[in-house]
Amino acid sequence: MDPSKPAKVVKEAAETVAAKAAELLDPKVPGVPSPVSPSLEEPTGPVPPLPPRGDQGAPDTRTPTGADTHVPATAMAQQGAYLTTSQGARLRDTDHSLKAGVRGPTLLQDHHLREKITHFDHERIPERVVHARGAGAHGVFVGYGSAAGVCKAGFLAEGKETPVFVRFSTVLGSRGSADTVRDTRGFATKFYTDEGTFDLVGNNIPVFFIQDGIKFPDVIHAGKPHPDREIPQAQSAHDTFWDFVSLHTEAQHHTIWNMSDRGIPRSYRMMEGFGVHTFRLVNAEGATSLAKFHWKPTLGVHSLTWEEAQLLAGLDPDFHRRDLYDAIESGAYPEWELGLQVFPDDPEQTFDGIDLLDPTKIVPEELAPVQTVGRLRLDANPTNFFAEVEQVAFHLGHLPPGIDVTDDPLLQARLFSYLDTQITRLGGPNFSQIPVNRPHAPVNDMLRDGFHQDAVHGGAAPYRPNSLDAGNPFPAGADDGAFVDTPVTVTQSTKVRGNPVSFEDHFSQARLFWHSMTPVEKEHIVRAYTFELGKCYEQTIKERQLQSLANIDPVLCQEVATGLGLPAPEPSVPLTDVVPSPALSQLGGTWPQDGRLVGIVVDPDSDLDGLSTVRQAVFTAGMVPLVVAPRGGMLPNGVPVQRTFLTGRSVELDAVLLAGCPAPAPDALPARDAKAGNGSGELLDPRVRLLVEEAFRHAKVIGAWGAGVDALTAAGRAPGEAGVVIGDSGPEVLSTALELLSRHRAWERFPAGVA
Ligand code: HDE
Repeated sequence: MDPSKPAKVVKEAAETVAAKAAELLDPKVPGVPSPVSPSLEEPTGPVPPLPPRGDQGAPDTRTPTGADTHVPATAMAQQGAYLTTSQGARLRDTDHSLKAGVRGPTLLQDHHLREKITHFDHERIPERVVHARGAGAHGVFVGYGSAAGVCKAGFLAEGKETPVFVRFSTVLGSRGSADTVRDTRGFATKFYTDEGTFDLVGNNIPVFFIQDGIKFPDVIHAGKPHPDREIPQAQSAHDTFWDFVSLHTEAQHHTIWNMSDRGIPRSYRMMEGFGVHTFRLVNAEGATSLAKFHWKPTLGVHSLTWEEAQLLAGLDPDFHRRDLYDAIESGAYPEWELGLQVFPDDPEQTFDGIDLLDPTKIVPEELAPVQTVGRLRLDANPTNFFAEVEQVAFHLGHLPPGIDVTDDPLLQARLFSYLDTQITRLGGPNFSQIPVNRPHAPVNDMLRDGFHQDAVHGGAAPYRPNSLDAGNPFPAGADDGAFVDTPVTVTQSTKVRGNPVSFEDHFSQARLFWHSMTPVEKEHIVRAYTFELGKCYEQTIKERQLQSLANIDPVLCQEVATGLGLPAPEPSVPLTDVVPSPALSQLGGTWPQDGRLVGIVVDPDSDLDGLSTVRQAVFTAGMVPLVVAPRGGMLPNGVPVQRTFLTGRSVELDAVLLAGCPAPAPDALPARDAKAGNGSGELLDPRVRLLVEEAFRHAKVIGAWGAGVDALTAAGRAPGEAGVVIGDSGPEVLSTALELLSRHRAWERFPAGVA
């Protein structure tokens, strides 16, 4: 072994630390692929595997039975300095197969070739049958202690910190589908509590399409692409979806949420989460309550516009996962408060006339306020997507003492499905031994053997009762922290395939939702229905859905019918009076701007004074500046360019600042960049003009100073328009822009015809 190697490694590590320290002084735009800057030449000497990047976390190093191994997470990654086989034998060559002569056939003897190809052939596992597309991150949950009166679960105790892993997802699309499609989003959280893992497997919409789990295959078969041509991917704008929801009208409440801006979130960080079902909580005295779980994002609930969502699906299909990872990398850690709506556990299981066992119903927050019980912060990206995000397995039956289920028939079916699905997806019954799924509580089960068994179980008697293992393991009593199923009384009844009468109301809460929207949100809903039904082939399906819309609200129905060129039917059910719930609207508040993307358009050939100050100020405000210039590389003042007029597009930005008025660049030609249109001969590069036009159309904040004001005017905008701000200097414009950005959009710019 070359004795100089260790010294070389130490030197390189020191250089990495120094580079990191320099980065702290000059914050970088997130997206760094590796902890070290690559050399131009191919590296020649062996070095140990690089450490993870600063933003990355990994599952705790636990044994399959939950014990802390106290080894660093990197011990689960590659070890040593040399390439090896899977058995650790060093390899000399991985580029050429072993052949009988350089032009001869490959030899069966080539065990390295066979190991490499065989493993590669089996790298994929089945994608999730639903929620296949997703992204995840590590974090920590801190309890407030405020839940103590209703729930004894230890992770809710005041100040208690519990590691978590969260996976966000879309429902319908395949694993490689676009992030910004109109769909429900999954919001699944694994709490590694000391008392056993708790999985809260929720969505960003508080109700579901169906009331009984037996209908799940039906709704998913309808929502997935048509079985013959397998189109369309990851969307509901097609005949089978609308065929099902217009016939199975209990889906109408969830569907109107999907058609609202909730169906196209701006970011995972800006979504609410809901447990959907009513759960049963148990306190230390054994008293029970019914409760619904809510996640409230610190950044508020915000959405894309439909045009942004569509453009992004092509321009950046990874928009939501990139946003999550970049925010964490840049230190803008996403946060949510966990909240509870609590109801008395009476035999009726209703609240204010609302059936708590019906997962198509909400309880408006104005009737039962959401009480916050803890805070979640996501602070580390995965180190390896497959190991962590793809292999994480959630299950509603992962419950700690203090949280129990109810008889909601959707919840009951889920208790079966989540365990069952992992057997195929993760290749056997031992998926809880995969690192990201390993509990942090001691595991002492009598489950044995099976594919991928990682535990080395001791003892002779994995059965009870036994005397050979001294009777171990012993069941615990409630005082020893056992999970005790709540002894709920089941009233004498008859076996039946049916629903309670209360489940028959399919429209009143969809109507409640519609009437809780502001005019601009109603406009978006009208457009979404008109778009989706407009994409259906069959007129009868459109007509049938119009009947459901008439039963929700005649104005909604009329507007959509007009767009479809069809008559609006009369309601076929009595329209109930509803009291709007303002909590359902996204508008009206102000929120932190952490992790927002601010584009700064510059003209490198003119005055760049103040650019560094503005860029730094954007970083200081917890946001990310993206410098947009005619060409890549470095500006004359040393500031790096992140987007060119060719690569940049307004949809990835939350605000646009114009720091110059760049003349059309040499590549501003339709042949080089279709975005350039016929803009030659203008004062302003036509791509910048488009950037401003789109930003304005999407009601984004636009700021300008100096020559940037000329660019603003050349793009057809004027100071004084809503959300358009000019000033004498960059910092001055930025501070006003920040205030405007805290409202998410300049909502006044969206005209609204539906009151
Ligand atoms: Fe799921 N669901 N679901 N679901 N679900 C799955 O489990 C299922 C339902 C939700 O990031 C699957 O491991 C049935 C409601 C999320 O890994 C599967 C029924 C809600 C995720 C499954 C429902 C959800 C899933 C697919 C009706 C919101 C992604 C892979 C009875 C409260 C979790 C997997 C992740 C995943 C079945 C209804 C949310 C097949 C049968 C209601 C967020 O088991």
